[in-house]
Amino acid sequence: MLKNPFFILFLLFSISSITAQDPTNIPGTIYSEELVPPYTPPRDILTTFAGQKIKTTKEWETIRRPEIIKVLSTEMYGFTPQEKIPVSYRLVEINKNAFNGKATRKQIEMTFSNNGKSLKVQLLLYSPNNKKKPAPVFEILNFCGNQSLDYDSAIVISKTLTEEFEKTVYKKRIARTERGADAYLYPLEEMIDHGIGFATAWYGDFDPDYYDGFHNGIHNLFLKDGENQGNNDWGSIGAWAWGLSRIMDYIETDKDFDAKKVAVIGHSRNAKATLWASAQDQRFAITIPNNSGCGGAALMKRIYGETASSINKLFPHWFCENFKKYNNNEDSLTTDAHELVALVAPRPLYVGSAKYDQWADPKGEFIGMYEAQPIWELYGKKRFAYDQMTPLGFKVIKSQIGYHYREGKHDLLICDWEAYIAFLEYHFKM
Ligand code: GTR
Repeated sequence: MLKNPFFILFLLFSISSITAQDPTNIPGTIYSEELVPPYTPPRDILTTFAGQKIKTTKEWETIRRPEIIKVLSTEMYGFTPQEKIPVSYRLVEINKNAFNGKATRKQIEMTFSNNGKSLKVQLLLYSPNNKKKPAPVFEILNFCGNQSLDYDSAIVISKTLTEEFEKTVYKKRIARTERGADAYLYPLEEMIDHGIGFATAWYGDFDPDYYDGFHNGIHNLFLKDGENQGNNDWGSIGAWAWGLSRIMDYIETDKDFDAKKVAVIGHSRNAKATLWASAQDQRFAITIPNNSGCGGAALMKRIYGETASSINKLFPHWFCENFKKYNNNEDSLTTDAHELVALVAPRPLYVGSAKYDQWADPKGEFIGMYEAQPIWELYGKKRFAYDQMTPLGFKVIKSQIGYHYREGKHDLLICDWEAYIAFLEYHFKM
């Protein structure tokens, strides 16, 4: 298909329209509660698709949880391949003197191979030097490459980033690929001072963020004859979630980190991947979706801000083909955000929302979390202490479900990280 000139023209057209458009200005987008049309309320989380009432954690784990994963796989994210593929880890760099000797920085090149093909992913890790036992860790996929988090010229720049960045993201993000350009958004030294480690990779290493018919990135390694395209083949969010689990596999081999204390965190599209990763992989101890929006914690049936149709139009590669059935037809969705969020239970979850992030529907993110709570209760965990979105800037930290709705725009800011650090300290009893 890639040899077909029309297909290539179509690709170039889709890429340029993605980079040129501000998605939040799509005409007809609903940004006011009064305009939210009546919608079918979320299905009770404790009732199966066939109408059976779930009464025990065993029933949740054996009946309801697996059926939700199946429906989310079929209808939204596509099925994640279950096959374990070979991986090797190469230590590219170790610097025991990071942050004036407070931390050790490691760079690991992960090489995945399958069906005669291979894919390389660059991992960047920091662990506190002053520790008596393996450190808890924040694990995150970054947007602009590992080199954007640290000024040091020793940081490896991913090959795919230099080759593909121009065409894969909004133009404004290109400036952020400079060395250290995003460093101000990641309080790495503060994490180290709190005894917390950090592990990251560029999300595009696992799957480039543009539509190419689900052939590039990690998808390619699972294609035997070069073809795919079942309606429930996994999209990019599935690939990024898969990547998060593979980073966890590495962490399990590294004695500097405590693999039982990994907090998986993500912002925006990577927050959607974070939720989907944690839903499928219960090794993640804490899950933190920051501004996750549509396809994340926000209830899609509200069609407030970004909708299934807008997300599928702008990012036709994020979800599986089946998800396109719900374009302008959200009320017929078989599943919704609360079912995704509930898969994190009973583990600690922190939902972060922002006022000027109406595109992500902060109220919808709250409802997605709120409607999922009965699963935490089933495990004997306390409900979230409030029945409504908490006041702006108020942070709920000492709770199984953490939450804040803050001033400001769509971003993962230092004030968000401060709340997340406190959440880890509380849950990991640090
Ligand atoms: C937006 C997209 C959102 C969100 C965001 C991001 O354009 O519509 O779903 O994921 O990008 O990742 O920053």
